[in-house]
Amino acid sequence: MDMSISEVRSVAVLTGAGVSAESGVPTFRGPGGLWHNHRPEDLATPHAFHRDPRLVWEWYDWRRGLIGACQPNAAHHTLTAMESHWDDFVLVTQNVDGLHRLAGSRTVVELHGNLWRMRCTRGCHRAWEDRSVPLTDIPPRCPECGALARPDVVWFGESLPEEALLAALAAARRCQLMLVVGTSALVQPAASLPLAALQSGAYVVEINPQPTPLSDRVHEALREPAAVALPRWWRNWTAEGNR
Ligand code: BV8
Repeated sequence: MDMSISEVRSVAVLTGAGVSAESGVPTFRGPGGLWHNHRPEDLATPHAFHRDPRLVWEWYDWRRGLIGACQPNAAHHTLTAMESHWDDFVLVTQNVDGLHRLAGSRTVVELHGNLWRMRCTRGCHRAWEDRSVPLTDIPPRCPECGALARPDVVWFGESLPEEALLAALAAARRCQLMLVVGTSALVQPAASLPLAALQSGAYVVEINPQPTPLSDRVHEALREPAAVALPRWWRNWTAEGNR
């Protein structure tokens, strides 16, 4: 790394489904991503929900059941440990599984929402946390107005929450170091965040057993599972930092 560790004042991290793979959460494009032969991209859309809200909720109920039984892994925990090392540390995730928060991370930006939250589809715009597994009612309804509830996530074709997107972009542009962990870097606008960091001169490290469209742009690519590579990378970093 041509930048000395002491020069790093702000750090940004972008994670995808791969960071939760070793916790047992199926990735989107990996084995187990399909549900009853439905591709996630086909179910995670306003159109699919409009057409068959029960089917989409059954899919989310299945995922909640799976994820509810999962615990954060060493990669999640390492990111929590890193958080207190810098005043400016932002953890941007595409994951809706809530495992970063469960691991104790506080500066988490959930770009695509969280499947443990629901919101009303009608005017009252209420959003609430619901961790019931399995869901008591399918489809769930708004406790306020009785209207259909939806998962508080971002579906394909929907805009991201502006506040989250602006916070993620700002973090990418001001960081000196960005870690990109467990993402295929195919879904926009999340996949553009590492490019924003590169354009701002940041040192970018990719952790992914497989190459991605980002791989020939980053400074360092660790081709290993996150729960192996990240703790070791962090140990080396802190060892070097204390030298
Ligand atoms: C939008 C929430 C504006 C829901 C999700 C054509 C070109 C460019 C863009 C588009 C286009 N057509 C459409 C678009 C836009 C679209 C998009 O990017 N589509 C892609 C598929 C081309 N984007 C959108 O629709 C976004 N909104 O653009 O709004 C707009 C508005 C109106 C009209 C037009 C535009 C909204 C995107 C968000 C969708 N919601 N999730 C839910 O989860 O239920 S996206 C969802 O899929 C995830 O959140 C995540 O973002 C994505 C999956 O990607 P990854 O997390 O990277 O997972 P994946 O399985 O792909 O890869 C896993 C990786 O981990 C692999 O590389 C693997 O090697 C690695 N791995 C495996 N094991 C490990 C590991 N790594 C480390 N350790 C391991 N152990």
